Amino acid sequence: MDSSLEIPGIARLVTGGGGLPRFEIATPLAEAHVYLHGAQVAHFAPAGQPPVLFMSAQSWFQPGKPIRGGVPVIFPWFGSRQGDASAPAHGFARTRAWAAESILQRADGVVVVTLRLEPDDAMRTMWNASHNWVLRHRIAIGSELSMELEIENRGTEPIQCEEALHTYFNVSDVRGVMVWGLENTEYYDKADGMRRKRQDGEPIRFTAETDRTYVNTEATCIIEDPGLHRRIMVEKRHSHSTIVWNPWIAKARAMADFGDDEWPRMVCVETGNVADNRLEIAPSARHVTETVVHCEAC
Ligand code: TA6
Repeated sequence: MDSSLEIPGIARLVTGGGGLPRFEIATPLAEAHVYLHGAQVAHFAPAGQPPVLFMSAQSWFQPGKPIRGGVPVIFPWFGSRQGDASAPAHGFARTRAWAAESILQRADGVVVVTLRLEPDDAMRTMWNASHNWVLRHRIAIGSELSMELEIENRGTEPIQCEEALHTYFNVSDVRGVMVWGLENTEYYDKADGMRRKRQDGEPIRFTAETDRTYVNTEATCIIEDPGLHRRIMVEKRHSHSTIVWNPWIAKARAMADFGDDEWPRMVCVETGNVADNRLEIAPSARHVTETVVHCEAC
C-alpha cells in the first residue's frame, strides 16, 4: 500500500472487506473506516460511543457492487435513471474505485481524507460523453463526522445531475426512533407511488416501510434514539433534499445484501439534491454539499 497515504499511529491503508483497500483511522477523538471503493465511509464511532453508522453483515465488498451501509455516495442520478431502465440504481460513483488525493491530521486532531473520481470511458458512455467533471469527497473525522461532496464542472456545458450522501445510521430499534426536522415539509412517497404529500407537525415515526424524498428543505434533522440514549444531529449546507428510508420486513427480505432481521437497527437520513432540487452546475463552477453528523446524550 502507498505509505505516503499513512499517518503513523493514526491512519493506515489496509486490505478491508473483499480485499478492497480502506483507510483505518484511530485517534483519541474517534475511529473510522473509509473505503476507496465508492469513497465510502463504512464505520464511524466517536470516542466512548457506539458506532454511529450501520453496516449490513450481508454487504457485498466487491468491485462494481455497492456496499450496503455506511455512507454511499450517490451521483449523477438518484434512484432509477429516468428513461434508462438498464442504468445502475443510484448512479455509478458508489461502485467505482476512487483515487486517494490526500490525508492529513489537523492541529485539533481531526483527520481529513480527500478522495477523487474522474470520468473514464465507461462512465462517459453511461452518462454524457461531452461532460468533463471531477468529484471530490472530503471526509473529516473527529468527535463529529463532516463530509463535503464537491462536483467540479471542467467542461464547457452546464451539468445537470442529482447527488446524495446516502447515510445509514445505527439505531437501537427503529420502531422507537423519531426523526425531527421535517415537520410541515413536502415529500414524495415512494412507498405510495411517489405521491406528493406534506409531513404534518409531528416528527417521523416508523410503523411500516418508509421511503420519502423531502424537497426544498435545508433543515437540520435529529434522530432521537431512546434505546441508545442519544440524539444524532444531521446538519447540512447547500443541500435542499432529505431522504428518509427504512425497508421494513418485506423489502429487507428482498435485498440479497441485507439480513432479513437487520431492518430494525438502521435508518437512512440522506443529504442530497434530487428530484425538484436537482443541480445545474455551470462550466468552470463547483457545487459543494456539506453534512456534519454529531451525537449528544439524551
Ligand atoms: O434512499 C432510499 C432508496 O432510494 C430506496 O428507494 C431504496 O431503494 C434504497 O435507496 C436503497 O437502494 P439500493 O439501490 O442501494 O438498493
